[in-house]
Amino acid sequence: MTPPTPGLGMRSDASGRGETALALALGRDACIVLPTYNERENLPLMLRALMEVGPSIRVLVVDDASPDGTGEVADAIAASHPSRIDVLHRAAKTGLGDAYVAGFRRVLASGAERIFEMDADFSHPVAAIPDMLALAEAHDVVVGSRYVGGGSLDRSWSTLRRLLSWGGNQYARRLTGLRVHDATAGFKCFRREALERLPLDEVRSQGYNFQIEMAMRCQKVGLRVVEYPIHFADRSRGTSKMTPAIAVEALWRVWQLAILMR
Ligand SMILES: Nc1nc2c(ncn2[C@@H]2O[C@H](COP(=O)(O)OP(=O)(O)OP(=O)(O)O)[C@@H](O)[C@H]2O)c(=O)[nH]1
Ligand SMILES: [Mg+2]
Repeated sequence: MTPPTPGLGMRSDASGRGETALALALGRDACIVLPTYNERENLPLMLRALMEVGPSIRVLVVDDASPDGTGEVADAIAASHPSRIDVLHRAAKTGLGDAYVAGFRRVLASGAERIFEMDADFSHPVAAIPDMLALAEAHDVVVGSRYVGGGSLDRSWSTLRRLLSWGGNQYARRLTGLRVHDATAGFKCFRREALERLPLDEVRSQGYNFQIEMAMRCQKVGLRVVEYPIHFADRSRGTSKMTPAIAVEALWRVWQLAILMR
């Protein structure tokens, strides 16, 4: 697992080769899988920000029949960007893992060369996408990481919350043997060929453990993973779907994962 130098973005290469590499990376057909559940306030802003990253960026919103009408908001915006925004409506909220797997399948079928997973609540910095795409030229998977040098958490987080997040991450890493420093990172860029090597029909985890399971599967098949430092911001609109009960369930389910994937 190689953490890159913070701010490694190829833009900094004075020779000009970096600019060319970045342009090449940004020209890739890249699709961001954006799961939503009750993100009515965030979604329009998020889609606008993503459209501005570059003309080759596409988005697939995966909505699980959000009661607040996020799915209809997504449809209305998609109608004005027919070639760049698509919406996958799932009949029920069966979990974040199921939503992602359904989204990955749709995006792979659409021919995307790079596939991102990302939250719709602005916790993951949109500005990191070009650098992550550039890193994906030489790596199979780029993880937007809070726990490598240069990575950070929202300033408002209490010491206890930081400790729980860091401790939970260490616990998961120790138990599973994961080398990636941010085991529960939900911001990732996969090369198409890398995602195709993962047995998506075997993925069963939801919530935090979906991220851990994906990271384990990447390591198991020997993908080249690199971590890119990000600042993780708290959501300022809408509400979190994670509850203390989900976090506690995640703790013991990591054991299951560790045993199953041995
Ligand atoms: N389609 C779908 N999306 C979901 C589901 N659960 C969460 N999401 C979305 O997944 C992303 C992450 O969920 P959050 O509620 O922000 O969870 P989190 O980021 O782990 O928790 P916070 O740090 O508290 O925000 C958001 O875009 C949610 O709308 C689900 O069951 N189905
Ligand atoms: Mg969030």
